[in-house]
Amino acid sequence: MKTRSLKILRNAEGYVSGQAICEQLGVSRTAVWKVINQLKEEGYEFDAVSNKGYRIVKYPDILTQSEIESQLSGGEIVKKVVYYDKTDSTNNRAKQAAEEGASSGTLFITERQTGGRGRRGRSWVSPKGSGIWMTLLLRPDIRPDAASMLTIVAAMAVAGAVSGVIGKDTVGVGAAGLEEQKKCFIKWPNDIVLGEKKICGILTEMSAEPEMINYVAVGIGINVNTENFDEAIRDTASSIFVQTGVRVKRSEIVALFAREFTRYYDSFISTGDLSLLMDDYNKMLINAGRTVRIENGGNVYTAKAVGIDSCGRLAVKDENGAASKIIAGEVSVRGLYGYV
Ligand code: BTX
Repeated sequence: MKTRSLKILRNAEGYVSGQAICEQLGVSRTAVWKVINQLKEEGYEFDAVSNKGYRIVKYPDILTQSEIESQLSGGEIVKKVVYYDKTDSTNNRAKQAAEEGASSGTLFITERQTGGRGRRGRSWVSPKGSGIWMTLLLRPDIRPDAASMLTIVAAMAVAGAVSGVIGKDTVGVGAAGLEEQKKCFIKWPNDIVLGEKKICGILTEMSAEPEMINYVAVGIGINVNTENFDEAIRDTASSIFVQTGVRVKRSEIVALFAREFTRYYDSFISTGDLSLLMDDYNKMLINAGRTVRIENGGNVYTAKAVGIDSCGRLAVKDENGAASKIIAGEVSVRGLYGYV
């Protein structure tokens, strides 16, 4: 009921009377009054005028179930939000819930992670109050070997959501008239980059049988309003705020991500690969046309990145013009002189 009340208030043009909320939701005046008080405690500020009703004048920067769900239209892949003040890792929460039968489209989100994880045992710094640490649980009807493409789909959705909140048409090379640092790119396969620094990482984990996926947990960490970074990541990490000076409500990014993800996911599922998405992805790809350093175990070489194919592999050309394709997860790709 809190979510539905918040949705009515959020979408209203002006004031909404308590009576109107009662009637729309079929609840008592006391119930509405209680919800308004709960919302006030969470940091929402109201203008209340007798004979007119309530109007929200200030929204808190919080990631609660009702704050996010009240911004969803119902048509998104994200159907339900599960919020924690603090947890070890939202990927762990999603995986545990999946084992217990949680449905596809559940989004696990927290204000702070105490054991945030990156790929290959690395850790992910996830402090309170400034970032988005979330995991989307999916049960797609695709072959297990196609699941890694969901990382690509998620990266596109994050890039779309971030550029959507910092200004229109800011994704990738098509973004004319904007300063370089305001453009949002993807570093293959799964880092989102603003001003050549990493503002987001994605960790996709899966449980599968040989021919069938049980579930996929797509974990996403976005530095939104972070101002200070640990010594260890200061050179490569940044946030939307640091790069653009824009302070964004984190829930708006989550809601926009849900919309963007749905669009890209539907395309992906319709073909089972990235054939409908690769052109858009390649426009967002910061590595495109750049020389990259590829580390494959002990084998280190440089090559020019071309773009991804319909399976998400990165096509590269070495110094002699010989083409090859590299698979995410097996190699690390960096710029010649730094992170990109
Ligand atoms: P990755 O392996 O690509 O990146 C991990 C590396 O990134 C770390 O070794 C460190 O150098 C750097 N790093 C750590 N924290 C940050 C940060 N906050 N910003 C920028 N760089 C950082 C990327 O792995 C996958 C990250 C997924 C994180 C999400 S958060 C929600 C979900 N739960 C969870 O435990 N992980 C995912």
